Order: sequence, then C-alpha cells, then structure tokens
Amino acid sequence: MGVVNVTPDSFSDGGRFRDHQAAIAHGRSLVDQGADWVDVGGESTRPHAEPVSVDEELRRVIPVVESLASEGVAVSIDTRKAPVAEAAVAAGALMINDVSASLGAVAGATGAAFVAMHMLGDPRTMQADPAYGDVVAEVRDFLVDRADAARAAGVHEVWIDPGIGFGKTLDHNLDLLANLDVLVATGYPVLVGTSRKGMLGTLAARADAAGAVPPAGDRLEGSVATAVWALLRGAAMVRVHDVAATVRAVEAIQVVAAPAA
Ligand code: HH2
Repeated sequence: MGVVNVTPDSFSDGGRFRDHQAAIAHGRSLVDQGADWVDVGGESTRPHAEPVSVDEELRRVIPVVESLASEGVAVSIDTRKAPVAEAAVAAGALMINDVSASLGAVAGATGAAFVAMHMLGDPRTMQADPAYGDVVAEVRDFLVDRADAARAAGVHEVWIDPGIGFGKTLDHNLDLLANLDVLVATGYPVLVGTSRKGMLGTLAARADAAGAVPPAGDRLEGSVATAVWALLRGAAMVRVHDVAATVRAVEAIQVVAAPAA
C-alpha cells in the first residue's frame, strides 16, 4: 500500500502533494512502482496534529480519489470521519482505512473493505505517556472486537493494524512488531505501517556515532527493513511511502525465504 498525503503537515511528506495534480501523479507513480493499493489521506494523524474540518478534508481528497479510481487504481481512503469515508467510496474508493477503528458500520453500509487500526487516545494527546498492562494482548483484543463488529455490520473484507506510533512508546512498538504472529493468529489479514516513523529515527540515532536523529525523509533503511520483517512475520500488507525500494527488498527476500525447488 503506497501513501499519498494530500496535506500541508504530514510528518513524512507534508506539503509535497497538497496540489491535486501532484497527488494524482504521485498515486499513479506508486502504482507503477508496484503498489497494489494507494492510500489517500487529507488529515495528518502525526502526534500533536490539529484536526481538519470535514469540508477541508473533502476538498483535499475527493478529486484525488475520483481521478485515481477512474483510472482503475485500487484506492483506500485514510480517514476517521464518516462523511469523508462515504464521499470517498461514492467517488470510487474501495477501502476505508480508519485509524480510529470506528467506521465499520460505514464500511458495511457502503460495501467498502475496512482497516481497523489501533490508536490509544487521539493524535493530539496519544504520545503523552502511553501505558499498557500487556500491549500485545490489549491491541489484539481491541482489534478483534472492532473487526468482529465490522464483520457483523456486513463488511466483506476486514483488516487489522497495530497502529505503530499511535499512542505507543518505542518499547511498545518493538513489542508489537516482535509479536505480530499474535495478530496474525486472529485470522484477520494484518496491515503494518512503520514507514518513516519516529521509532525509526530513534533507532537510527542509537546507531549513529553522534546520536543524530535523521529526519522523516531520511529513514529509508529502517522503513524497508521493518516492512520486510513485518511481511516475513505474516503481515499481508505494509503501508509505505517508498514503494519501489520496498518492492525490490521484498522480491529479494522472498527468494531467500522460499528458494526455488
Ligand atoms: N500511519 C499513518 C497514517 N495512517 N493507517 C494505517 N492503517 N496504519 C498506519 O500505520 C498509519 C495509517 C501515519 O503516517 P503518514 O500518513 O505518513 O503521516 P500523517 O498522519 O502525518 O499524514
């Protein structure tokens, strides 16, 4: 799944695809690089991000969804808002990617597939001392509850996502990545997004002699490594900004993981 953020402020690529034509061209390019899905978002959910109005989010995403979908691209809409999800599906989106895991009924009513992601709190407050008893079990139980509810609401395809970086410390993120098999064992297909996230900056700083944290646009190695890790541990899809590099890495490692007889 390749990411297109039609926002001024996304942590990873904010401002680059604000313009509709730039966003559409980027979506096409991600498909050319090997993306099966293009995830279009109009509201940053980075830590401390301010919410965006429904009207503004619609203005940002709908022309992009409409154009890519009309070209046959499988578009998912990355939103927490029911009116945005409904309008995006009407414009051709086939999946609702919901970081609040609350739009299962909207997916059921519109016939879209659904991603339920785990987040503790909301983006404005989620990184203020997040705490869990057992992060893996709590995230799993939450996701299974939301996924079961979505299925009961008639959703034909339900994905679960641990929400790396959404109300989690570095140790929480690492625990979830180390134990992806627990999510895979639920039977729901698992989506994982580590691409360019803060935890990769922290890990890169640990490996740097000067302790420098690379900016979000300079976290390719960690992004690709953790995407490959997630897929080898049973995730069915990864959400990434750098599609070409990820596809190349996955193709290389598939040969190692399953050598030709
Ligand atoms: N991460 C981000 C946004 N949406 N959706 C899913 N399912 N899983 C994720 O891990 C996930 C997501 C954050 O990344 P990005 O879109 O690059 O940044 P921003 O929220 O600042 O736009």
